Amino acid sequence: MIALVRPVSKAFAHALVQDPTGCRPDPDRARAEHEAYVDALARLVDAVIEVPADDEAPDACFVEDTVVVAGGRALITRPGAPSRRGEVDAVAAALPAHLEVHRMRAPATLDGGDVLRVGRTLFVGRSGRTDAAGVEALRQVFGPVGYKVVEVSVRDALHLKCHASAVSDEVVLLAEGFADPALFDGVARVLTVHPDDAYAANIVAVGARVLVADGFPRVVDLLNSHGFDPMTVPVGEIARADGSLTCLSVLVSEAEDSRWPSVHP
Ligand code: CIR
Repeated sequence: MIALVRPVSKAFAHALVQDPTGCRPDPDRARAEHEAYVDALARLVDAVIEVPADDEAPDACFVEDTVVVAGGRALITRPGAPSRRGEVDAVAAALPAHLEVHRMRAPATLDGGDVLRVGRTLFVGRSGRTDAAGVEALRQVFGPVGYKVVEVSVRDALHLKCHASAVSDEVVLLAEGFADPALFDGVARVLTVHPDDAYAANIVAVGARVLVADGFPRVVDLLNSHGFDPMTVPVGEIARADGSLTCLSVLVSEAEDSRWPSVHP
């Protein structure tokens, strides 16, 4: 398994935020958190590949939104926020060579944060960022390689994965009240997170190891009690820009590609 990441932009203070009345996120604090995240992630994967920084793109570190990878294919997205559309080319250029790369065409929009892969199912949020044409593009690319695409309406959150994520191919973490757990019937067992801990329903997992946002001991206990091995990382400043753990990386299996030196050999 390899992970793609991208450094925090010098322009991070201008990242998109849902609550424009809040304080601006601080690039230096976010950079320190990002570095700790990359260090922790390096313990989960075989190699971490860094996409070159883009100091003109405030949201560039949220690399998850720019590409969806599954079944040996990559779909370069057309992000829902116009200000983020320039982020995709550098990510496309950094993808491992074994992937078959597809590009989403206008006017479709989709953010990777809306795509939750659980085994051979892609749950996709219809959110403020992802439209019907984006969902259809996802189906066109991943349907032929064996993925079922299931649309989920997302209200009260930026993305589907804000409050739901996959711990494994059989287990999903879901914030209580965010979506109907029955969605996952026949696909995965649902571990329910207390609504006060909804932010921490977004985790990054590889094998038994799980990265969890710092400050949510109930979620750590829940994961421990189901046999997982959680490790906490501080992401308070990242969260101020509406980011969470999955947003900061793209996981790609089949790590045999060796064109790229890892930042964590
Ligand atoms: C944005 O609004 O696009 C960024 N400030 C946050 C993106 C977070 N991405 C994600 O949850 N996948």
